[in-house]
Amino acid sequence: MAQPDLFAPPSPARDILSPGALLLRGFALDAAPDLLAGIAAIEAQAPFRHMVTPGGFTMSVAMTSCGALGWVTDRRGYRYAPHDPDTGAPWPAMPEAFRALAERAAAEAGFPGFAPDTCLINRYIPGAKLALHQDKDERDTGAPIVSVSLGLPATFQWGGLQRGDTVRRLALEHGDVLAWGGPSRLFHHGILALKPGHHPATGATRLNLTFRRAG
Ligand code: MD3
Ligand code: FE
Repeated sequence: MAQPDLFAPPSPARDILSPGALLLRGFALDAAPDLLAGIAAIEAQAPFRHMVTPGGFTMSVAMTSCGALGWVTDRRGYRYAPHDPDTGAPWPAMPEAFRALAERAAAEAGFPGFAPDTCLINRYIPGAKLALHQDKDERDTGAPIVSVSLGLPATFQWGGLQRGDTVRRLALEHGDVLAWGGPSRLFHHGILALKPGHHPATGATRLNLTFRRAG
């Protein structure tokens, strides 16, 4: 557009949340149909499942993965595995559209050459949530994490390195992308219980893609 849009929404298109953490509003909107088609193909091979934490709780978020590795949890602990424990098969390959989007988003955040070897796909229905946690099962925490939100909006919580650090809240919407690297890579974060609703792209669910270099 030739003129600045005076009626644009107030939320900025890009926002530095903390050093190394970048929010890119709507960055995945163009890719969303390809991403959703990719998820449909992946879940046909590696269905969403509710895994059990080491403490014995069944997660409210349903998960699957693609790429060389997939994130799994059971009574033995959290880890990355090259095979889907439910089928014994390798995880589905990471679609090129997934990889390319993650690489572009990481580059925008100052992390060129991001080469994720896993994409965790989280599916939320109303009431599903992810308690405040750190992502620290990856071998090299020097690589960033890129996350893509699709479908119903959610309230994202993020704090700092310490569990007791002040927690901030942020609404994440369809097409929003976050990149976390550098000093923010090990920040605590979570998702509050999803509110009921309907989204034209995903129906009554929220989907989140999380790209990581795990191996
Ligand atoms: C901040 N997923 O799968 S993505 C997860 O929306 C996870 O499903 C959430 O946290 C979701 O582990 C949040 C945003 C995110 C991802 C990784 C981070 C934020 C992060 C790593 C460090 C700091
Ligand atoms: Fe996480």
